[in-house]
Amino acid sequence: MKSSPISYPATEPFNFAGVDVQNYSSARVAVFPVPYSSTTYWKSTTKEGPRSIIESSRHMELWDEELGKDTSQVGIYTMPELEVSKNSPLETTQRIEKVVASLLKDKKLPLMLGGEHSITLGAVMACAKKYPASQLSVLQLDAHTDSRSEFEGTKYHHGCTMRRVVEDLKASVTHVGIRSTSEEEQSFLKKSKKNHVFYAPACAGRPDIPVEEIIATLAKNVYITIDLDVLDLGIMPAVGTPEPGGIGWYETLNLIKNVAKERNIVGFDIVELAPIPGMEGPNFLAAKLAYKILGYIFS
Ligand SMILES: [Mn+2]
Repeated sequence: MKSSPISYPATEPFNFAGVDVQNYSSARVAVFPVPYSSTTYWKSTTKEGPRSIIESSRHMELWDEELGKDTSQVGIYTMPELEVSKNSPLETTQRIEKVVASLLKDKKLPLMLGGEHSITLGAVMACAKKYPASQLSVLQLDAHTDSRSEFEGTKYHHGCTMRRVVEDLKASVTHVGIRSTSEEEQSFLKKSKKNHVFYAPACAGRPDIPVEEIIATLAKNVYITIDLDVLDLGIMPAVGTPEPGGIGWYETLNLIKNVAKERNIVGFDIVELAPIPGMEGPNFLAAKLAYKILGYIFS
């Protein structure tokens, strides 16, 4: 399906990975861009995240050096951007849930691009309708646990997302790369049996990420949410709420590669990219991270 009726040397189409032919029925991956940044109080450019990731992804090599294959061959279909609600975060959440539920029904792997972290809840709600809560885990890579009960007047704030997953959806959450929490979250997390917290290695005084220990906490089906602020600020300065002391590129890939080997990944998202004008590195990193994860899932 070429979009132009006239043949001429055109640049890569504007879709994730810049694939020439998009075919929904044969695609195994559906990229779902959600340009939402309503509850982010510091840097609000996260709504530009999805477009920046897609733009950068058009310039990636589609051949994966490590895996020795062209991952895009599995079929990647980029959906139009979601029109987010101007009324309430809950309404946006419900719109997301509906779309992701349809993608799961159509047997697509949802790859959601944010946008602020509150969008994850809608996707997990859809997964929780398909998989029993006891067999569903969220693996959250993040500097923050996002486990407040309520924040700035809403339970659907991006600082509350994981609390909703545990309390409302009854799924478990494994938090990795954490290095900033609040007193309220600490007392909740200490009591909760459904939360597993792994601090960033440098923060926890250990040399690396305990991959096997992390995987042992995960149920059979895993939804992965990556808040880019989990990464070291040096490689990922373009985030909504920057926090020093994050994890590295290869550490992140190694963790996800092993999770993909041992568990069923039912969907994932990459959130909180707040593009910095003129700085392409972080956008490209986010795009390549998404592509690498697809490669691991479909190996
Ligand atoms: Mn965060």
